[in-house]
Amino acid sequence: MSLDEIKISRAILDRYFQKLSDCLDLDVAVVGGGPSGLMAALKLAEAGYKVAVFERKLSIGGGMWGGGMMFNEIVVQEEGARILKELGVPAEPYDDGYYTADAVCCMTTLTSKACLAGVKVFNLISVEDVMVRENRVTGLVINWTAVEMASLHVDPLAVRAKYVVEATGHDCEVLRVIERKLGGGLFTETGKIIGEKSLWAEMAETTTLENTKEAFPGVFVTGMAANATFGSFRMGPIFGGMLLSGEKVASLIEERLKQGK
Ligand code: 48H
Ligand code: FE2
Repeated sequence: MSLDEIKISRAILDRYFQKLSDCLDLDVAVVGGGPSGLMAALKLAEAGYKVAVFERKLSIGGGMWGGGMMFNEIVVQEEGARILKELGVPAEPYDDGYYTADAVCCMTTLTSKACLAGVKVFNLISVEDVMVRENRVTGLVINWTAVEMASLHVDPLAVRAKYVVEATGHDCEVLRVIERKLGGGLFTETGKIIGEKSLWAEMAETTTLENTKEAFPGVFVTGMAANATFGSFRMGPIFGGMLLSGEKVASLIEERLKQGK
């Protein structure tokens, strides 16, 4: 068989557009491929739902790749170690209740598990807006990151989803666009994004889970975005809360989907 460059090109185009077209109508659309978003996507795909992750960057993984200050190890507590164990990532006991894990091993394993469970990951795509019907988010508005970076005036495409997971990290971009366009209406005290507070690892890890919930009809917030939305602390390079938050958001959405809501 001789290699035909055109066939190679056609294979890529055919398969990609098949994949994207199949994901235009989803059970759950996850925005952001960091630890919390990928964990949520993995759990929902394992439960049999149709899930896609949209990630702005070339590589997924968000802030986990770099560990703390580019030292690529992460720290988790007991419950986080439980998740790592389930994923098959070695978590080494460090001291009373502290465990460490290789950040790259963690992220590659999580990514691989998610893909093998059926999650479709679309990197290089940014979510620039949402669709809203009767005060409920019903989908995403997506565009190439390259379009965003070059500030080109190119109109986007749309993806329908029964639920959206806001997993964009510190900037909570999905909820920010809702806040801006609807002038509020979020399930926070003020109806707006409260904003992230300074570093307090213990408080932040606890509140991440409390703040993992629906933040606007149809949009569940997870990970760092949950604390930023509801006005809690940052935690530094401890990642158990991110994984646990992803797990929790998946189970909250699963409950809703089971009720057919
Ligand atoms: C598509 C987007 C968009 C968009 C952003 O930042 P992340 O790693 O988020 P989490 O919440 O899973 O994890 C947070 C963690 O990494 C962290 O920063 C911690 C624990 N910080 C503590 C501290 O004290 O600083 O991932 C978010 C992902 C990134 O990959 C972005 O590129 C992506 O979302 N993203 N993708 N469309 N509009 N906005
Ligand atoms: Fe961070």
